[in-house]
Amino acid sequence: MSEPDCMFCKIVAGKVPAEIVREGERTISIRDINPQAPTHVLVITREHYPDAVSVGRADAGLLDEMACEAHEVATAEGVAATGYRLVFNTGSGAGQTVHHVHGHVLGGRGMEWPPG
Ligand code: DGP
Repeated sequence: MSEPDCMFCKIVAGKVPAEIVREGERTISIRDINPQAPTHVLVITREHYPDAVSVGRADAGLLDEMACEAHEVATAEGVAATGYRLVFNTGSGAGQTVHHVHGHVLGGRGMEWPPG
């Protein structure tokens, strides 16, 4: 299922351009338009789910696939060995601005904790 007004559904459908770094059967990974680290890639489901909780409840295997894809991306980007951050902002209060589930793969610089 896709949502007509969802930016990431439009990217998945090829209606809005994006730099695709990896394509899977059920996910695509694109470079973030506003990168926060030298590597900043978004792992997106092809189907529309609003957030990580909804995809996990509907299809836990797909959430697992997203994590595996994130690691493949990190490996291909050369940041897996040193470590990377996989972030699912969940809800507006946590900074989620696009309500189509996506995992941020961030790497290539030092990371602080707690995050801002
Ligand atoms: P979040 O705040 O967790 O919902 O992250 C949304 C991310 O999506 C944010 O880092 C910017 C990125 N983004 C928003 N619109 C686009 C777009 O049209 N293309 C790409 N490549 N990234 C986008």
